[in-house]
Amino acid sequence: MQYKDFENSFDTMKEIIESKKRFIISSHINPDGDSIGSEIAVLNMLKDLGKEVLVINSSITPDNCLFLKGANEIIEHGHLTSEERSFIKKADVFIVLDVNEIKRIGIVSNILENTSLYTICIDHHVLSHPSMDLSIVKEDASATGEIIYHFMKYAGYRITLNIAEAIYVSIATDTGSFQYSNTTIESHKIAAEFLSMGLNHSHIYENYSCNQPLRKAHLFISVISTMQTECNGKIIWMQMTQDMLKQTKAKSQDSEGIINFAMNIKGVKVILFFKELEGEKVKVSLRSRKHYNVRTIASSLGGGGHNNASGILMKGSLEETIPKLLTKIKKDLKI
Ligand SMILES: [Mn+2]
Repeated sequence: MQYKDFENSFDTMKEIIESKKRFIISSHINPDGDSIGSEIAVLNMLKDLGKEVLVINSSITPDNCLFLKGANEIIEHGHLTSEERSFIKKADVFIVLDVNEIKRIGIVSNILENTSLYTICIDHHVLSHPSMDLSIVKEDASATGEIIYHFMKYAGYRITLNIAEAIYVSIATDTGSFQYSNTTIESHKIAAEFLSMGLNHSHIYENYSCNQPLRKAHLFISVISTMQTECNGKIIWMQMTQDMLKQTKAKSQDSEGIINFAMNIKGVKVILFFKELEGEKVKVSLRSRKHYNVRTIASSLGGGGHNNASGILMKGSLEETIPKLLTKIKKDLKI
């Protein structure tokens, strides 16, 4: 199998799962379908094995993931009860999914300060700081959910329909519904297996994709209207201000999908989406066509991700960061 090199890690993970009792699961800030889907898959897997589990994120769960069985159990860090806080103190294992840098999990990383938790990370981003006790990182996996699928198969754990739905959302999210270049025979095979189990893909599509709040459309209009092209349309960039979020009453995660819309424009090679944060900071999402590696640029500026989908957190205003990054992109990618 493609996961041959992972047998030792999978054995260790299985051993830890079977010998420990209390687990905490988390993922990155502003979670997406892969992070939430992976969390729900692992949550259900552990609960089916009789374990005690808390899923804690720094950010709220996106509305379109709430239909997944177990999503209502995900806790926002700011809303922890005293009972949950005492669970954290007694917990044995901390699993982070779809992220390999502790700082990307936000405020939840506080949990790691005072405990002797065994830490596990399962991810498909390029590993930059291996700081976990066990890191299972497979860069060419289409989604974190795909690695979880293979682990469960290897461990002999039952993939229930609830788990299959969560993993399906993971893979469908990160492959852009089986369209991006990271889509593989493997991702289709997993989907096919789930369909044969009775997974209703159109039910998932209706709940996950056709369930967007109206405010998202309003935000979409505001952001798309800032779209600018450079280098004969090879570079497209756009921005989202704090004002736009206030005016449309949207949340920052409502901007998900805008960049994919821009990616469909003919001739575009690189997309930059600048999102103004509070406190003179800008989050930049980068997307690119196959032969344009944006991860190297993102890494050189303290960010990371995949070759064709990366992110950077930059200090400064939109006015400062936009020209700075555009100049670097043109120079480094020779566009
Ligand atoms: Mn992912």
